[in-house]
Amino acid sequence: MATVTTAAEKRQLNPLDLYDIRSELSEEECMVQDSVARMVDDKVLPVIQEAFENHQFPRELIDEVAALGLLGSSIEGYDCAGLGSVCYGLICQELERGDSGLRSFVSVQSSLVMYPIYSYGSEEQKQRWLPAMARGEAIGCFGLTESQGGSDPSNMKTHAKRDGDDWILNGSKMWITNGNLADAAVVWATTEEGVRGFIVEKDMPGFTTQEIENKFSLRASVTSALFFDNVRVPNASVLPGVVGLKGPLSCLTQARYGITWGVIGAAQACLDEVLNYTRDRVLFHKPLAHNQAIQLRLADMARRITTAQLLSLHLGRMKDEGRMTPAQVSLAKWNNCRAALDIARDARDMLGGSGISAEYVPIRHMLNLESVITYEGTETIHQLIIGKELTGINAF
Ligand code: TGC
Ligand code: FAD
Repeated sequence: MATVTTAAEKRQLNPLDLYDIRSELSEEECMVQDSVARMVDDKVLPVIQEAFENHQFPRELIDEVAALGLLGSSIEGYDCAGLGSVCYGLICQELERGDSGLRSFVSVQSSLVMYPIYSYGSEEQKQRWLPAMARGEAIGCFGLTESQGGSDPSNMKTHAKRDGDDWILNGSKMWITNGNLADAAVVWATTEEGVRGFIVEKDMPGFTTQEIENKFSLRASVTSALFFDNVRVPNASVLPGVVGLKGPLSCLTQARYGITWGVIGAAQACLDEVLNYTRDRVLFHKPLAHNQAIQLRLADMARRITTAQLLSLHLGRMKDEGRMTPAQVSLAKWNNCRAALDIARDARDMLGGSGISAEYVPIRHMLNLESVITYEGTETIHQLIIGKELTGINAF
């Protein structure tokens, strides 16, 4: 018969891991989580508030994430770590406990740039880019979104035409993470054959980037517009292994999976902060945490974090077994981003006036999560993907 823990055996649960998800992890997964957590505590948390306030990506962290093997961590060979999907998830979780901007940097490099080169690139492209990208010596960005509507990439205007052994690329991309940092952009463009992926290098004539200033969200991340004015791209820089929108959409599935984990880290950081704050803050002669109304809100945060953890862990195990589907990823991306954003907003409120100060983490996470719930498919897009799965009817 199954046993239930008695009051005598009762032990203190980890408030950030009420279901002891940690005990479900392998030794390797625990090691990866711990080493990223240490790096975040030692190198990210001391600098991230200032980086966010200064609207600057902390470039010095590129070497730190590369040294730990966090770039392209799921790729086998090419100097990459070849880790499982849960490891990748835990990496995202710990990085985003620091800041969504840093997790974004790693998501884009790993899932949106190295993944398509690995999955659809020629051997020459893989040899040229993957080891350099794993070491952080070459940085990539992913250009899919255009100004006329990111939710509907099938309405893409950027196009490429064959010209002898080359292609001539024209058009523009909007809201591109790492754009101004990147040595190479994986750019998706329409051609007579369908959508193709082009590796556009930063010094190719006609390719320019412009950083998007004055963001109130993801301030510690570089976001750019990309412009292509008759850029001549050799055929050797076209990804040979995929034609059609499923190319970029398959990359999104990888990145969205990581985001389901990442936002858990942001939510945990907010709950941690608000637990400490409500224990110390005395109002009406007692600590704030003594109030039922406060405890209800804290309990709700723990419920949402636990649900998110279970979804992501199960998704990760299914991914490694090769049976994860895009609609399942959409459910977790929707659920976990919504949970994290609501937690961050509520934590901000429970800190009162202090909640608007950069000294406390919730407002930074809250502002970041407004982007995270929007990029990689807005909440509505993910709801409609699930609607299509349930009904068989495409509402787009
Ligand atoms: P649809 O007709 O449904 O599909 C076209 C083809 O693609 C296949 N497919 C997928 N394959 C793999 N993974 C997925 N998630 C897939 N979704 C669709 C599909 O099977 C089909 O293949 P085939 O062989 O039949 O041709 O396409 P649609 O035009 O109706 O669009 C569907 C919709 C709306 C779901 C899609 O357009 C969409 O997901 N829109 C949202 C776009 C989006 O998420 N953009 C993100 C840009 S990148 C970004 O935000 C990076 S932020 C990074 C950071 O900083 O962390
Ligand atoms: P729109 O598509 O114009 O959507 C506007 C609103 O309409 C949303 O609320 C949406 O949910 C709603 N909507 C759309 N369709 C429907 C419908 N059928 N029914 C009901 N409502 C609907 N893109 C990249 O390619 N690469 C990147 O690296 C990248 N990084 C980003 C970084 C940041 C900080 C941000 C903010 C965005 C980034 N993006 C990137 C772009 C991102 O993917 C898009 O912003 C996102 O897909 C939404 O597109 P949009 O902004 O054009 O909004």
